[in-house]
Amino acid sequence: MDRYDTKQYRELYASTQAAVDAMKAGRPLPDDTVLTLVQYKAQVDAAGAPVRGANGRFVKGDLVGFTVMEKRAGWGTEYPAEWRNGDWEYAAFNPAGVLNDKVGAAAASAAPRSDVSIMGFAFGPNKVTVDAGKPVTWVNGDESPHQIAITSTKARSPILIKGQSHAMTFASAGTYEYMCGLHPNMKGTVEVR
Ligand SMILES: [Cu+2]
Repeated sequence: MDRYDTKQYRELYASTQAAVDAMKAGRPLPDDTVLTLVQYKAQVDAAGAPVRGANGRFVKGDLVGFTVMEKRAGWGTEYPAEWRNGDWEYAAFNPAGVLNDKVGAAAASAAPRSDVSIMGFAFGPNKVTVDAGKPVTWVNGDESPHQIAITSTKARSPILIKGQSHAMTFASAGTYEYMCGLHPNMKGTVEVR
C-alpha cells in the first residue's frame, strides 16, 4: 500500500488465511488473528516526491518499523471506551524489532486519518470505497491550493490550502467521479456502497 501523506511504502500481513477470508467476506476477524504492518520510507527524488516504479507504485526504501495488532477474546477491557477497539491490542516496534512502549492503544486509535491525500497534483489513493453516510476526508499536502468537485452532484469543497482538510458524505450508493475544481486534470473516484 502506498501511503501518500507520510510518503511510506507499506506491506500488510495477516497471520492466517482464515483472517484474510473473513476480511474479504466482511466478517469479523477470528480470535487469535495477528495483523502486521511493515512500514518503509518511500524512495524520494531530489524534490522530495516519492519515486514510482515501473508498476506506478512507490519504491521501498529504509525500514521504519512494525505495527502489530492482535485480537484475543476478552482483550482490551482495561481501556476506556473511547480508546478501546474491541478485543484488539496494539504494539509498535522499531526496525530492530524492539518494542516502542511509548506507542500504545491511545496513539493507534487517536491518529488522525485522511482517506485521500492530495500530493503532487494527484489524489491518493485515486479511488476510495466508503459506506453511504460515512465521511470521506481529503487532506491537501500540496503547496498549491486544490478543491474537491464532485462531477454528478456539483458539490464542491472550499478551496483547500496546504494542511487543510475537508470531509464529504454521500447519502446513496454509487460511483462518484470527482476532479479538482482548480485543476480539472486531477481526477478521482469515490465508490459508495
Ligand atoms: Cu488542484
